[in-house]
Amino acid sequence: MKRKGIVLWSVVGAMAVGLLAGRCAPSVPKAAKKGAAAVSDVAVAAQKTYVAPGDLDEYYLFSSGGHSGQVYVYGVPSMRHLSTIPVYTPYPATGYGFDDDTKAMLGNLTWGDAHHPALSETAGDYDGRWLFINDMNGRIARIDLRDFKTKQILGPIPNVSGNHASSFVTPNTEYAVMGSRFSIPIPKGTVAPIEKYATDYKGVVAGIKIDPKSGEMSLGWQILMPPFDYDLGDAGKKVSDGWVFFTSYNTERATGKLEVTASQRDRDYIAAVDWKAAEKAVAEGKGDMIGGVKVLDPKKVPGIVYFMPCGKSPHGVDVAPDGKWIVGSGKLQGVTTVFNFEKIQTAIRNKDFTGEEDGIPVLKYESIKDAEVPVGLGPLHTQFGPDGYAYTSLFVDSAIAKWKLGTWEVVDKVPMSYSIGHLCAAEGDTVSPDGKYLVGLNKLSHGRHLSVGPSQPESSQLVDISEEKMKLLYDAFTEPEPHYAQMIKADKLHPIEVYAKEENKHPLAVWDVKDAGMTRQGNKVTVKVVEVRSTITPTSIEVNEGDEVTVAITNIEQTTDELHGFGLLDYNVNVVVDPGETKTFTFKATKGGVFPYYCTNFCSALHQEMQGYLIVKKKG
Ligand code: RUQ
Ligand code: CUA
Repeated sequence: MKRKGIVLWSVVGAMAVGLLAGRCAPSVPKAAKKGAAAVSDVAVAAQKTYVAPGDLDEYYLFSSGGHSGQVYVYGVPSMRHLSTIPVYTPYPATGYGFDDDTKAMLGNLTWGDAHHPALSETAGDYDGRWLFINDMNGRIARIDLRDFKTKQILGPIPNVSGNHASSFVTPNTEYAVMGSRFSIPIPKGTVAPIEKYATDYKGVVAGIKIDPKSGEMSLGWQILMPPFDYDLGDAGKKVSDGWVFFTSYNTERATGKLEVTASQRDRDYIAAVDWKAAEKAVAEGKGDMIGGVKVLDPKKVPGIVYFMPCGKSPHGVDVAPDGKWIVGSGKLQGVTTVFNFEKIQTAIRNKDFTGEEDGIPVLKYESIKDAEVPVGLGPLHTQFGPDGYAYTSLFVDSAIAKWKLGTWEVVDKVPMSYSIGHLCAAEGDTVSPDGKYLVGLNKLSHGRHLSVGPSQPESSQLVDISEEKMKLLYDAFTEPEPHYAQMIKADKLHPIEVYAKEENKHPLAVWDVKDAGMTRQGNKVTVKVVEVRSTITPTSIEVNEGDEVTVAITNIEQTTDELHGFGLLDYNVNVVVDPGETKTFTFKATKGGVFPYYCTNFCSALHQEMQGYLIVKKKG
């Protein structure tokens, strides 16, 4: 049903644009069938994406996994899937969510909806330290790029409901932002009838503070907003550093069928937040405690937020590399609007307002815009190249438009198959984009892969943007659901491959098989286990029914790729320990019997010999 609707909508949209622009709608490329010239195009494309055996890719692509709750890592230009980083969802392949620490980090939740990854930045450029990613359900996580592991999940954050407008970071990773897509009466637990939506339901935008040394996240500031749906964000940079921009829709404050009720007005808003002013206000003790957090009310603390009118139902908002321009579009429009940061500041100084919303001044559209660029129908997101070009994804047109900042001229279009959502250019949202490659993250993939039944894969297409004309290079079929991705030059990352023995400070770590064994205090049992090719020591563990058992496993290998596992289905144990790592799991020995355990990761010729027995002696 959903697809039919979208396809129909696309066809109508494409026809409309075809008529408007006086040209045909883009069609699916059939390069291989178009004769000699096209075949040589295919050969060039093949060469450009071919990474010979043993060679390495040039970029890492971190793609969000949507409601899989994970992050997927691909190499560019090969588009090979290199790794899955579990974040909000247990992942048996790496034992994530089974050991005590990751279990505690996940709480009782076993899924999340991860949309927008944000690489940490220094002076507006990716620094390769951390990757942040939001969960739509009010959480945010930090992955350490030293070992590609999730280290912290913060939240659910009070007051922020439906955290879509996240996890965009400020230029020196001072903050990652959050924003509510679903306004609710706050604090959580307050009940107000849906008829009171316009007045009693509240949106919140928030800055999550990030420790510059450790990356540890904590609650920063929150701002009380009208009950709009806050959609996406981007931090200002260079001249606009200190500001962060959020798109919002449903400024009608409507309920019910939003596709109708929230499309009444011609314009919605981009919220411009002066985060340095918000930070200062909170430091000065301003704000009210709501749900355990200091929340700033723009009525009482003026000057922290303004609304910029934008085409209705905008999705992305993107700040150009020099910070001068802010690009945002109504997603049903045929143009994208470029706002000028200087003009925004002048309008604020001159109080060039056309009204207000719950104490937040609305700037005059005509005074702050520089251009409306006729990119095509259904503009969603914009990324940037190193040479003053911008690339905008067009959902309805199913294409990418390339246009020039400053002259606002649309110079090229390439069709996408099919219905592109986000797009990601190499370092394309930093102060110094790389150009070279762009990945279109398409919503539909029909007809371009072997059929695998109704659950279709996602389609990501690699585009060459190194020349004047964009060229489609490669179709990749990725894990669901790639909302947004970021691409970082591979030489910026230096991941470790083993945890050095000296670094392991785990209190239960043991490095010699003779130190392995069991200690008991009442009915609490601690077992120190050593895993090394090709034995799990001890080879049997004997406990009593009713004991609380903590098993600490140290993989004492210091060799790359020598992972060991510990699988025991009867107690739902599945732990994987990397070289040099110690992990614990705790369980109550509720059922008596003899239960084999074994190493799950193929590690050596005698991997099959790596096994043992848990014996739970029955009571009485
Ligand atoms: S996004 S609704 Cu989070 Cu552009 Cu996919
Ligand atoms: Cu250790 Cu298989």
